[in-house]
Formats: sequence, structure tokens, C-alpha cells
Amino acid sequence: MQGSANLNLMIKAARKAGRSLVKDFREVENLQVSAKGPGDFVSKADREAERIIKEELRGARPSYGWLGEETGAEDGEDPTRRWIVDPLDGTTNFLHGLPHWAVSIALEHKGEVVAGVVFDAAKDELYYAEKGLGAFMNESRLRVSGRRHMIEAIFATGVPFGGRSTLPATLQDLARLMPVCAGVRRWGAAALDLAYVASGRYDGYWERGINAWDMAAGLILVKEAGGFVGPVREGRDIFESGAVIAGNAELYEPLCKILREAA
Ligand code: LIP
Repeated sequence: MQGSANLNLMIKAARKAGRSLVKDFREVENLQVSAKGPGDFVSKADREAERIIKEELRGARPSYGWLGEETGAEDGEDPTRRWIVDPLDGTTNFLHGLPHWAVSIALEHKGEVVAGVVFDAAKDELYYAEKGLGAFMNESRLRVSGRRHMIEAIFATGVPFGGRSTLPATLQDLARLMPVCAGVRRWGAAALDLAYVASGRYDGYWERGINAWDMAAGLILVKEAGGFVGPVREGRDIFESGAVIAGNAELYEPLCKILREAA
């Protein structure tokens, strides 16, 4: 896909941050056995990746606003546009040397995500989409799965770490969904969970208690691949509620019904 100048800028920034993270990831694998562990090292890797992305994006588009997991929110002279960035989604996987993490970069215009990039640098899988132009992984066009029956479907979710308040609701979700589907996966990176719905690897995904930067880029991947996204509680704003449902054309509504009854 011949993307816009902004999409090409996002891809350049994601790849540059990805190169830095792959180098750090090799070091993390060595640090697993160290007494102190890789915690501080991963925090530095996370912050360095966001620094790289911010330098690229705000250097080229200084008037755009910013929302990044590590550096927070900054207004821009252009009140209609902002970058939404998670420099390292799947941080816990990265920390434990598990090669399932991604750089996530989204561009929001007047409150709507209009472009997204999710870069799985460990597997060299670059997911990207622009509003109205389709979704792609590397050079391949993405389409959500065509599965129509819940009992054949595999879904993904995230179970919040620690004692977060959303754990009881998530356990209720699992109790209702697992008996009527083919399985649920929890791989620890929302951006890749959404990318996998867009690529047809998962038939749907939901999660409670995540942030805008975890999901912003993945949302447009799913929509541009022919899927649907929405809040867990009908009528709520996805970013504000932090609770999202995504699915293919046939199973999005059945998944919403089950999760919204549980909610
Ligand atoms: C993670 C999400 C994941 C969720 C984790 C965490 P992070 O984001 O991608 O889906 O289950 O609790 O929020 O912290 O790795 O950027």
C-alpha cells in the first residue's frame, strides 16, 4: 500500500524503535539469571524506545499533540491531531525474555484514530492501516477470519496483573465464554491481540483495564480488515472506559452479547 506521508513517518519511527528494542531484548535474555534481574534495564529500554519515536514524530510534526505511555500527554498547537504511542506493548513478556511484544503508534484526528502501526520487531511483522485504505502485514492485505460459529472460535484476552479491580469481571467473562468457544488465549500484548484479530489468527478479543496507547493502533487494524470494535459497556467511550471488544464480522455481536450479559 502506498501510504500517506504520516503513515510512512510512523513506520519509520516504529522500525527505528524496534531496532533499538531488539538489541536490548538480546541483553534482557542474558539478564534473566542476574540477581537484580532485568527490571531496571527494561524500563530504560522502554523509555529509550519512546524517546526515539517522539524525536522522529514530533521532529517532523511539531504541531501535533502527544500521548505516550512513558512521557504522558502534551498538547500541540494543532488541537485536532495527536500521536498515541506505546513504545513497548507486552512489557512483561519482554522482561521475561518472551518474544511477543510490539511498538504501537497511532495517529488520532478530531478524536478518531485514522492511522495505526503495530511492529512486532522480534518476528519482523509490521502491521499498518490507514482509514479507508485497508490493513496490511508487511506486503499482505489483512482480512478478519470468516468463522461464523462460536464453538469454532478462538478468542484472546488480557488478565490484568496484580490485584486490579477488573480481575473478578474478567474471571466472570471467562466462565461464560470458555464453555461455548474453542479456546481463549492470553499472550500479554493488547496491540498484537488486536493485530491478530485483524489478520484472522484470532476470531475476537476483549480486555478490561487497558490504556488508550495499548489499543489505539490495533483498533484501526481491525476495522480496516473488516472487523468491528466497541466498548464492553455499550455507549461508553472505549478509551475512557479502558474496556474493549473486537471481533470478526460474524462473531462480534455474539461476543458482545456474552460479555455484556456478564458485565
Ligand atoms: C499490557 C497490555 C496487555 C495487558 C497488560 C498490560 P503494557 O500493556 O498490552 O494486554 O493484559 O496488563 O497492560 O503494560 O505491556 O504496555
